[in-house]
Formats: sequence, C-alpha cells, structure tokens
Amino acid sequence: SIPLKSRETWKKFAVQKFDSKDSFENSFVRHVETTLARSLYNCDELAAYQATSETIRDNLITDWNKTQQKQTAKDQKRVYYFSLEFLMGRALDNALINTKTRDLVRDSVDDLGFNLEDLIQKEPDAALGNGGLGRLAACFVDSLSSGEYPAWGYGIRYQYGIFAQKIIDGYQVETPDYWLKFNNPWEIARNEIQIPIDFYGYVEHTKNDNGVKKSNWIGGERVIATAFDFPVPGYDTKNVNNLRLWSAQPTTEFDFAKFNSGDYQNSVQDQQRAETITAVLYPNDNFDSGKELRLKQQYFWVAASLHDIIRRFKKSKRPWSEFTDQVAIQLNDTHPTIAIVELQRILVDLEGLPWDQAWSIVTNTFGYTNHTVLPEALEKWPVELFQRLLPRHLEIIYDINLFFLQTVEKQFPKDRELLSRVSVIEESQPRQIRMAYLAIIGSHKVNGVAELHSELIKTTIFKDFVKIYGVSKFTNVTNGITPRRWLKQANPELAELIESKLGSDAYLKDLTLLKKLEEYADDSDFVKKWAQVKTNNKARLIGLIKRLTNIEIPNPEALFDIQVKRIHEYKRQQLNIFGVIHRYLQIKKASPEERKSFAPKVSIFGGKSAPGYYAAKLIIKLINSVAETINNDPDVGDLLKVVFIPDYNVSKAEIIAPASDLSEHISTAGTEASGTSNMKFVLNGGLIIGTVDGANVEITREIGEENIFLFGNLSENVEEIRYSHRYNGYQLPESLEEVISAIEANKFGDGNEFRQLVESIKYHGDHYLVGDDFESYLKAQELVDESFKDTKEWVKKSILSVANSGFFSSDRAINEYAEGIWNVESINT
Ligand code: NBG
Repeated sequence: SIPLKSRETWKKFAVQKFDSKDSFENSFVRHVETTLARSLYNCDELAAYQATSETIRDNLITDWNKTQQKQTAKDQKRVYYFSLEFLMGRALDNALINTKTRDLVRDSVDDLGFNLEDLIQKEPDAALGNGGLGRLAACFVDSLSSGEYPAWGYGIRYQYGIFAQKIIDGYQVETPDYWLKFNNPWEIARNEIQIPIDFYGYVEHTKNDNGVKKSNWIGGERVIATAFDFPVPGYDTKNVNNLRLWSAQPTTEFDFAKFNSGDYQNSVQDQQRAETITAVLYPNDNFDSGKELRLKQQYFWVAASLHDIIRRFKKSKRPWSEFTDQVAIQLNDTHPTIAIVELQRILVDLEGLPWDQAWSIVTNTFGYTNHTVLPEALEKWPVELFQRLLPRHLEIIYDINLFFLQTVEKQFPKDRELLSRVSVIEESQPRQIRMAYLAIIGSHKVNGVAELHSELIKTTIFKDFVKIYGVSKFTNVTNGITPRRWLKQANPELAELIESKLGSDAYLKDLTLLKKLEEYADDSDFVKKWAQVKTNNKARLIGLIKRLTNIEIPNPEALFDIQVKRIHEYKRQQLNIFGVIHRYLQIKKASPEERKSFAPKVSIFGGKSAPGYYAAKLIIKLINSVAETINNDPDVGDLLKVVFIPDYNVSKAEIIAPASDLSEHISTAGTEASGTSNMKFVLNGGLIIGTVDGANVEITREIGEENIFLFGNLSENVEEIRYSHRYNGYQLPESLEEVISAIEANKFGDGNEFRQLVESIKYHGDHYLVGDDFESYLKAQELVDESFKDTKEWVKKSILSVANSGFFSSDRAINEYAEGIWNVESINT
C-alpha cells in the first residue's frame, strides 16, 4: 500500500465527479481528445456517445469504488445472484436517470453540438439473455443497487448476445450479434483477476495419515476465467453495485510435448479453443438442448464465481462456520446448479471439512428459483458426459443422492417407487442427472415466480419433495420490473404527468405511491392529458414501425393490440393470429353498416424464435403472410393492419410498451410461470387480454377484474382436457375451422406451408388448447371492441390500472427475497 507520506498527494488529487455543465463538458472534451484520440473536427455521433458514456462512467466508477470500500468495511452478509443471462439493454440513458444527471447532460451535450436522444440511440443493446428470465435478472440488479443491498451479480460475458433477427420473405433469419465491436465503455476489464478452471481429467483416491479417504481431482484441460465488471448504479443513491461477468481465455502454460514435436499450429489452436466457452449465448428460451459446451459454460462461470466469493470470505479470516452468515447465493433457474456440487467439493476435498458440516454450509448458502414447469425446459445431463467433463463432481452427486435417498428411505420405508421418482439420477437410457432435483436438495429455499406457479410446482413437478421436506421449504416471490427503466426511461411523458400529480418522483422508489392516481381517474383535464400521452407514444411507435418495416399506420387512433415476447407454442401467438384472421374474414363479410361495429385495429407482433424451433418459425411466417394479405387488401383499408416488428429487444420494448392500448398474455393456463411484459404494459397504461395464468392472476387481483379481459380454460382443467382429446377425440369450433379453411385455401400465401401448424391443432391433440379457448378468446376480443368505443371509460381503466400496479416493482420482489430467503440487509440499516 501507499506510504503515509505520499497519501497527502493522493488526497489532494482525489478524483472529482462532474457536477455541473462546465465539469461535464471539460471531461467530455478530454475524453474525445485523449481516450478516443479525436478532435472537434472529427467527432461524430458515435464518438460523442462514447465520450458522454466515458464521462458518466468516470462518475460511476468513483461511486462504485466507494461502494465496494464501504461494503468491505461493513463486512455484512452479501448476496450473489448467479444468472447465465443478464438482458441489460442499453446503459447510458439508464445511468443518466439513476444518477439524476439527465437534464444536465442533455444541456451540456447540446452546448457541444449534439442531441442526447440521438447519442442514446448509438448504443448497442447488451443482449446477454433470451427473454423474461434474463430481463428479470437485469431488473433485479437494478433493484438490489437501488435498495443499497450488498449484492453482486455473476454471469458470463458472451461475445455474441442473442442473435439479431432479420425477416426475409416472411421468415426469421438469424445473424450474429457481435455487440462488442466498438469499445464498451460500460465495462471494466479486470485483467489482473485470472482464475484457472479445469475440465476433464481423473480423480485420485488416497488416504491421509489417519486413514481418512481423500479425493483429489486432477484436471485435464485448463482455461482462465478473467473478470469484467459492469457498474450497476442504483436510483437516487451513490450506491453502485457490481455485475461481474466472466470471459474465458487460454492459459499461458504451453504444451511441451506439442511444442517439442514442432506442432506449433496445433498448440495455438488448442489454446484458441478456450475462448469458445464464452463465445455465444445459447439462444433457447424455456428449452434445454443439453449440449456439452453449455455444461462447460455453466461450470466455468460457477467455478470462477465461487472462487471469487471464497477468496473474499477468506480475507475476513472467519471460520467456515460463519460462511452462511456472510454469503447467500441465489440460483437463477437450474443453470448454476453445479455450484452446489462445486462448493461441496471445495469444502471437503480442498478445505478438509467433514462431509456433513460441509453439506450443512452448502444447503444454507443456496436458494433456488424455478422459472418453468415445462418438461422440455427442465435441465438434465447425461451421466456419461459428467463422467468425462467433471469426474469428481459426478462422484459427489452420487454421494449427495445416496445420503438423500437414505433419509427418504428412513422417512418412507419400502416406498421404492418414491425413491426412484425423487432420485437425482434418472434410470433412463442414457442415465441422466436431474438438475432441478439436485437444486432442491442442495438449497434451503425453493421459490416459484408467481403465486399460481409456486402452487403448481408444489402440486405437480416437485410434489414428492413437498412430502419429504414439508411445505415450508417452498415459497413464492412474484416477479417484478424496475420502474426506473420501464416507466421513467421508457415513458418520460407519462412519468412527468404522474409526477405533476404526486408532487415528486418518490414513486420511483416506492411504486405503491401510484395509488394516489386513483383520485384523478375522473378528472377530465387529467384524463385528457393521459390520453394524449398514449397518443404521443403510439405516434412514436408508428415511426419505429415505418422505419423497420416500411408499413404505414394511417390511423393513430386505432386500437393498438400488441403481443411481443419470445415466439413459443405455449405463449400462443398462433391463437392471436388466428383471431386476426377471424376478424379479417368477418370484416370481409360485413356490410358497410356492420363494419362500423369494428374498432379500427393494428395488430402488432414481435419476438424471436429459437433457431431450431420449427413450429415457432412457422408461426412467424404465418403472421407475416397474414400481414401481407391484409395490409394489401384495399377492401379492408384502415380497419385492420398487421405488423411484425423484427428483432424485438429491450430497447425496442421501451418504445413498444408505452404504446399499447391492449396487450396479449394468452398462454395456455398453467404454462407461463409469471410473465413480466404483462407488468410492463400495465404500468404504462395499457389494458390486457389474458388467460388465468402466471402473474395475470395477481394483476387481476391488484387492478380489479373490471379492468382486465380474462378468458379461457383454467389451469386445473388443462390436463383433463388434454386427456379427453387423446381418448375421446375433439372437434374444433366452427369459427376456427373457418380460419383454417382460409389458410388452406391459400388466402395467406401457400397454405400447404402451414400444414404442420394446422395439423398439430386439428389432428395431433391440440396440446396448447387453441381450439378449446378460441371462442372464449373471440368473446373477450368483442368485449375489448365494445369497451374501446367508450374512450372515457377506457382511459379510466387505464389510470386505475397504473394506480394499482405498485406491487409489480422489482424493489418489492427483492425485498421479499432479502427478508424471506437471503437474510440480507440493506447497507444502511
Ligand atoms: C421464464 C418464464 C416466464 C417468467 C420468466 C422470469 C424461463 C425458464 N422461464 O414466465 O417462462 O416470467 O422466466 O421468471 O425462461
């Protein structure tokens, strides 16, 4: 450390944050000229974006440093959020909002000859996630920082985020998202942090002097994990937490055998392979593809993170018995489950703790969040793969399982069926490791992400574990979203209008304060302004649509009906587009007089399909084909337009969410664990049409049944209906038959192309109950048309919905985790 006599010099030059236009502009120009090596004469918008970001970054890092020092000094329990996905989106606007420097920076940038809104657009999205799960992690780190919790996120710094989606001839085409092509001002490369991670190899079994068995894993391949830190600014606080993302690098050790045999090329190639571990995000949402490289990613990230956490813990020189007073780790889905095994290995093999003591530390450290009940999404790994890649971990899994099954056997003697049902090892061909079961056994709490979902996991996929552990191990934390990004940043006009009535922006920290808006639901001046904001946001979306698709939306007064999310059969975009076709056929049949009963409507879709998901890709094609026919049918005119917005991502969502009159959350009941876009749309004053699924249930409870359009079968009946389809057959309603006939009659391009989609509904069991819910969906849509005509009533519903959406803040969710699962306190309490 620095000698005392030099410290005065350091203190004299302590870094000053910018806090005025002058100091911002000074720093901006310095960054243009030094960091970017440019000047007044060749500073384009990209350079201006970068210089702005570098200037903000300086402030963030100053506070980041102080936050870390403070957290180290306080040395209280910290929480570590392990997630393979952080779907952060853009950082600049968010940093300006959270640090409350937006106005100052806007004016400064203006002085310097640029427009802040344009600079913001220059930033590529950090799209290191697929959908809801990754975006939830991003909202959670925002809330953790805003709530001043001592918390770190741990993930992977993929070189390629989720692919960019192009639509060519109506089909999805994937192109790589090389988001790091320009210098990324939002990360700090920690090249000094280099953690060796081993794979493959073998296990040595020996005994120590006392005859105690010892196991030692000798790895066969080594890569280096290096850290990149992303500062996460809290809102209206100097607290800046850390998101640490790992990147894989080759070791500098080199292979003597290859070198001596003169095989230089190959020895370099071996080294390069290391980097592929963190090269690309797997583009599947709610689907387990079981690839070896994916397991390598998981172990790489988890082992590096645990190494880091343990190093930090050891600095405090506390005994291991205090580990769980200092550390809580949350597993975002089963992706990091191998952490349970790795921590047990570290404690037993490397630290020499007795098995039972180690296991008690492990189980008290971890909490596991389940995000889905879909069987195709539940992770399983072939035993054979583990044997090769992580041989010692497999042994430990066997032991964990053995001890677990022994206690179950004691509790439920002779129930062999039960033992085989709950075993971590599935005795299938090939034998597989059930990661969700391992996650349950190795955690002290298991939670679902909305009330209905948390009930469902207890009564279906994890039923046996409730019997074994009792119900108290299972809990619920309903998801939430950050109002900073999803209200203030995405919808500045609405935020301003809200502030004008609430008197301050305090609601951004306590979203339940929105409740006061109820008082203005009948205030005609307020209602008018509220409606105007919506219209302005729709105009903004019309501009985006024009830019991206060249489709003109002639009528901004039309009902904007939006469904944006990953394309998935269970989310039922097919139900939506069939509804659109039905509407089209009705319009075509209607007399001019009858046509007046239809509210003019724009049906907007967006979302990515997993590249290998054929059925989902067909749905995208169908939407685009339907759009092609309807948008070019002069007979329909302004009554109906259909749009597919390509490359749906976080920054587009920020424009889309504020512009809905209606949004669709219409999954087959029991399949959508929570959904979070439902919350975003409601918070932005859109009404929703939805099934009784996921968080829709709680949204209904909060905003009132009269403010939501619910339809469809209930989750408790879904299995029975499927069973009946299989054994008694079924008939689609006439309305849907008519839609299908139109598709088959080539009204939307070559009908033959959609055969698989149609047949899965018509002949192969209609697993997602499109037929069973169709009529009820149409009825709900009729009700929507009815209600939309009464503008005043509609706006009132909108205001009341926003007023009652405070519960869906991720701040509330994080407080629940902190209290009920982590036992972690905010740094200032
Ligand atoms: C998704 C669910 C959503 C939920 C998010 C966040 C997975 C495995 N699950 O309904 O499908 O909102 O998780 O909890 O991605």
